Amino acid sequence: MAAEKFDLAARDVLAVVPARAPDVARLRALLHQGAQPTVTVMGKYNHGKSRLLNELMGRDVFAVADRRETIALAEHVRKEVRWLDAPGLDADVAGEDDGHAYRAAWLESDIRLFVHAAKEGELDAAERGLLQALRADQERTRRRTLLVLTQVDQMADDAHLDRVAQAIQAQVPQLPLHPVSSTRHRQGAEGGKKLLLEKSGIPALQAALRSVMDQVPQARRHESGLLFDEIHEELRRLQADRAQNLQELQSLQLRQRQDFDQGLADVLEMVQADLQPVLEVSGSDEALVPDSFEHMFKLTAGKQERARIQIAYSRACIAINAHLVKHGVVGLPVVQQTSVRSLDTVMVAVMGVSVKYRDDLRRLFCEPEGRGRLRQDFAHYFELSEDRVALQQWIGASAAGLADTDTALAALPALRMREAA
Ligand SMILES: Nc1nc2c(ncn2[C@@H]2O[C@H](COP(=O)(O)OP(=O)(O)OP(=O)(O)O)[C@@H](O)[C@H]2O)c(=O)[nH]1
Ligand SMILES: [Mg+2]
Repeated sequence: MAAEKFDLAARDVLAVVPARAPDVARLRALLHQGAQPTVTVMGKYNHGKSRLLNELMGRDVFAVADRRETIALAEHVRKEVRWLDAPGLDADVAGEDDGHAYRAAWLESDIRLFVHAAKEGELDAAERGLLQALRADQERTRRRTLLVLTQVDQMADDAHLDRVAQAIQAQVPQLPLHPVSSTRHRQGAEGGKKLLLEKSGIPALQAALRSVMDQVPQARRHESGLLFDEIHEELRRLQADRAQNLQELQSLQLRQRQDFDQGLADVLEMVQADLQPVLEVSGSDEALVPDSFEHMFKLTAGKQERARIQIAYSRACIAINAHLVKHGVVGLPVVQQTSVRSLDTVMVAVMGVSVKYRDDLRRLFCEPEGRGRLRQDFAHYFELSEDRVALQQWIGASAAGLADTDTALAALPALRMREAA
């Protein structure tokens, strides 16, 4: 039930900050872990990891062999400690085994025993890199790593061992080195030889382990709080950024529309002033007098008047069209396009193709109703223009992204570890 709730919340959170998947997985492990500290081993294969765990537990639980032996995670809970045996890490065997080791080390463990066999000499680059990552993690999460030098009985003499130990210590000065021999420990335990037992280094390692185990509850609280706070902070930052971005887009949208409306109002005002002399007629309107058949090819007063009106109207159209072009309103939206390309313009869609007379121009440009309709119709096509539609889509996506961060922030508390009693 709790796990289900956690996973639902985690889905909402990770939808926004997918790179936090390892942290969320660790929070999940922390939340559902038992009270016992989890101790795991890390290191190359055959360096004596499984056998070391057996000695520390005092029980032959994990399989030991003189070859690559452990290939999956094995766990054993004994005396309030959860021991996790993991496969060896090896650069040449990428994939599943290393995946198990990764899970043990990064997801499950409170304490890591980094194992290196003395006979191998100094740490190689891969081991050093790993130890560096573990130390950085220790700084951040307070999960501790103990560096264990195993199989020290295989060294020719103490001087030899000291040289290797010193060389390794110089490579990793920040982590104390724990030299141990599982073989000696076993011999000491079986033969009741106290000195051999002491010399095995296992009791000293056990003491060191106990003291870091005591700090596990605090370390877990620290880590859980840290991961939670980091994710929280990141979501808050994203939320603020996205809210600002959305606001900027929306005010851009509003500003563009205001510019368009204001610019069109100015153009229409200018057009009206420009039309005044043409529209003012004293007496009868010659433009309305039709040409008779005999006047068909003569320049009549009617023809002249109609030409004047037509020119004035064209000027008006040119002025309006310039405004439209300036604001990216050119062609019609695809759904409205016809088979006649030349008619697929916003000007034609709004103004029509009919011949205009003085009354038409008065109605269109000089009466509030006509001007209101023009403003409304052109604004309609402005909103359907490519850039405006793209901006609207952008705003939609931005609002959806913001809503996602809101959802993630609302879900986040479910990822918080209950305060240990
Ligand atoms: N001489 C000596 N041999 C040891 C010691 N510890 C382990 N070995 C031997 O080293 C070999 C490997 O030991 P394991 O514990 O299986 O090594 P591992 O690191 O778990 O190996 P993988 O599971 O394959 O990664 C076995 O033959 C062990 O008996 C030790 O302290 N001294
Ligand atoms: Mg093993």
